Amino acid sequence: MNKPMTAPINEQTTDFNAWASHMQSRMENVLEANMPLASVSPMRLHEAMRYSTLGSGKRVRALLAYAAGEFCGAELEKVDIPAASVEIIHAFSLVHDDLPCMDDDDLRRGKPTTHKQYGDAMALLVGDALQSLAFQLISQDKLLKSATQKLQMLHLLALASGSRGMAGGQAIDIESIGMLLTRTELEHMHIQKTGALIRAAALLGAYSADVLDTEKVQAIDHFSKAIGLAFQVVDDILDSEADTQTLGKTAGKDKLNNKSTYVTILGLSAAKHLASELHANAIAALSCYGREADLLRHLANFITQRRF
Ligand code: GRG
Repeated sequence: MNKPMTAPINEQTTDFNAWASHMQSRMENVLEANMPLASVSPMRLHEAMRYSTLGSGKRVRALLAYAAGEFCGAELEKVDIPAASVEIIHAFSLVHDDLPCMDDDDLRRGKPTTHKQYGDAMALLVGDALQSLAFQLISQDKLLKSATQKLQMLHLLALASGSRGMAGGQAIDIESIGMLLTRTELEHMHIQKTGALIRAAALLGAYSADVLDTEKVQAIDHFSKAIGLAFQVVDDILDSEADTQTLGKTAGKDKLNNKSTYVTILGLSAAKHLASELHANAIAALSCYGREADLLRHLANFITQRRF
């Protein structure tokens, strides 16, 4: 699949792009197969759940789970449901994040946000139902043989999305509107709001292996913390630099909503430098490993060099 690091850079990138595109399609199929049918009652809720989850999104969290799973020796099939569960929680967070009582946005993944398409009440229910579905899928996954393995995954996902994770980060975000946060406060918010789920995605991939190599799990932990924060710094940069059509969501939204970002606090050039520094930290976390960590290295590049 991936060529050794000695292969020409262009060839490695082509291989990674082919891998990423293959895994994105795979994730689409896994999500499609596990999402309730729109023909089953309650039909409108199911249709809205599918609308919010299927057909688009970069699937960065799933890619992280697959790459970490491969690094730790997990069979690909065993990563499918844990990776899908993170994508479903992520989709849930986007639906709620776009609601008028949160960021109040009209556009997501290049189409009208869920509440614009289905109304606020239905969007609220879509989020609730997606959250339950994510936990249900792991709990009933027949490929994960040990109950301990499932419990560890459920625990990780619950922590990452709860009040000390994504929901907590969002609470800090909402309460900080109009305030100029310090860099430390901003980092604390993003470790919870964005970083926790990205870390969970990578660790879920690692936990899909039948036998855990604790040193590799620790490397994944360090890698994912650094790349999770880098992801958010790049998100802030893109929000200030890219256009709405490229992003598939409203550009310049942070400024419009009067939010502190890495760009407003550090300036554009220092924010870009920070993204490179965090990328380097992520790569350094894998320094003990050779070819087996190449997918993770390429993913780190993908995350920091993305244009949307
Ligand atoms: C989910 C428990 C829970 C609570 C909801 C609304 C909310 C609390 C949290 C918001 C979390 C949030 C939306 C963080 C922003 C993360 C972020 C930068 C999202 C964009 O991710 P991409 O670029 O999106 O991976 P795609 O569309 O490619 O999947």
